[in-house]
Amino acid sequence: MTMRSPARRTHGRAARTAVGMIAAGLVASAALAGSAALAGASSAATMTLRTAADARGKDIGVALDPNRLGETAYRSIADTEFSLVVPENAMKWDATEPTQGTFTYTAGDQVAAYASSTGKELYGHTLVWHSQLPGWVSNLDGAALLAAEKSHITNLVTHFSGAVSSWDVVNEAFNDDGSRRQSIFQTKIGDSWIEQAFTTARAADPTAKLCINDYSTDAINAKSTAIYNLVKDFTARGIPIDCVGFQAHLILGQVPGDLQANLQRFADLGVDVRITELDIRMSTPSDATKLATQAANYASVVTACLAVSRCQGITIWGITDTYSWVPSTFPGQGAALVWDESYSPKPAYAAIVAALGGAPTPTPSVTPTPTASPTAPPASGCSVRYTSTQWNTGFTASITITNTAASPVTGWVLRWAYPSGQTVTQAWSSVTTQSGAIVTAANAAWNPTIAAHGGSVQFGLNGAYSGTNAAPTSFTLNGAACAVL
Ligand code: 9MR
Repeated sequence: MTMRSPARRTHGRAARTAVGMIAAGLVASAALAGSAALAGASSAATMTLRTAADARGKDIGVALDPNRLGETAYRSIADTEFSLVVPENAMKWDATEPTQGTFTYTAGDQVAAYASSTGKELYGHTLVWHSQLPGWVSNLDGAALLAAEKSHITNLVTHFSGAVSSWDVVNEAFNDDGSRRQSIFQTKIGDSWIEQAFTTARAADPTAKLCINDYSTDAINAKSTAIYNLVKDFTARGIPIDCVGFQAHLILGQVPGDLQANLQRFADLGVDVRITELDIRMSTPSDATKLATQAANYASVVTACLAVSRCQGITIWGITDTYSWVPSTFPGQGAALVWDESYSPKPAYAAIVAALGGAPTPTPSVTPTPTASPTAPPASGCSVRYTSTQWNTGFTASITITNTAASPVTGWVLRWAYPSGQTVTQAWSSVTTQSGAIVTAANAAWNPTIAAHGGSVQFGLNGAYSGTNAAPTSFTLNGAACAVL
């Protein structure tokens, strides 16, 4: 049976953009959007990842586990925040063809039905991958393996045709040095296994976009260059290939500086590009400083995609840290996603909305997030001037960040603690949230850069206080302490 869905037809980018533009024009609160999503509420006045991404004509995707859709918070966030879903595991070979020639689509169909019923795009993952293969595959010789590869692709692509708009046809085919990974497909079939996969997929659904996907290819390096050369070669020889996925399983503080340039060089070959599996891991436990850096890192990835017109969007590899693949693969690391284990949005949430051009946050967050005081290395490349004027119970503050370092800051998050119980009631020229005493101010979409050697940005806020209104005594910029002027 073929899975037909209206999603691809009715869920055009133009339609989503129109909705996003309306939402973007309203007074919006990124922080409250997270709370609204948690409560299952949805209002035209709230800015979500989806409304912000829609307004920019980009997809915002999530890796979905259909078994979690029964959880209210999981379902509510999936419903509200994302315009695209990719099955995290449900369409992999072991899930769909556990026995040769017997196809089981139950979980994949659940994801497809969810995408269709919620008006989301469905991204297929993944047709041929060395991992999560059922045991029977390893018993095949070269000719039988190629026949099995083609049969698997034909069956899946045909079944989901009309529902899946793009497929990761081939996943993780290269080593870090740019050589071919010595997978069972490579060793038994030889180099042609990749082009055979693409040609077979195109024959099964001529309208689905066909992508190659990999990790550690976010920078310009030997591995990404190998894929670049493959795209060039395929294009020259007429082998179908439409898109390249960059997984972006990143480490805190290590967003490649040439991510945008890398995406652009592929786009210049005439293929679409996409961030497909974004998460940003850190050593656990997290703290306020790490979460602020993570927020800035998420924003940089979004900014890089926005700068490349052929970048279709960004998919985050899950919703809550509770179900992330990271801690079991990298013991001692985690907290890589945008919602914490209580489904509270982390600072990355507001930073992504801001990077997408969401409206500044007029209201402080009421969402619990870690309240540890920022801990940071000694003051180095920044200074902060904080001035305020106050009346009975309210005040207006002006904050100027100066970058005294030799390189520009691209994407900033300033954090501080209010010493006497002040609360932010409104902010401008930043996306500002508050949790307990800790305030997190991220750049707005239009002021992400602070030039080197003395460049500065200024933003402001209104607040409430009672009794005393002492100024904050320390600030961190992207996790590093600043001098206080
Ligand atoms: O997140 C997936 C996890 O639940 C699975 O156990 C794992 C199996 O290998 O695959 C994870 O997803 C991977 C994706 O399919 C391909 N790129 C790397 C992802 C993280 O390992």
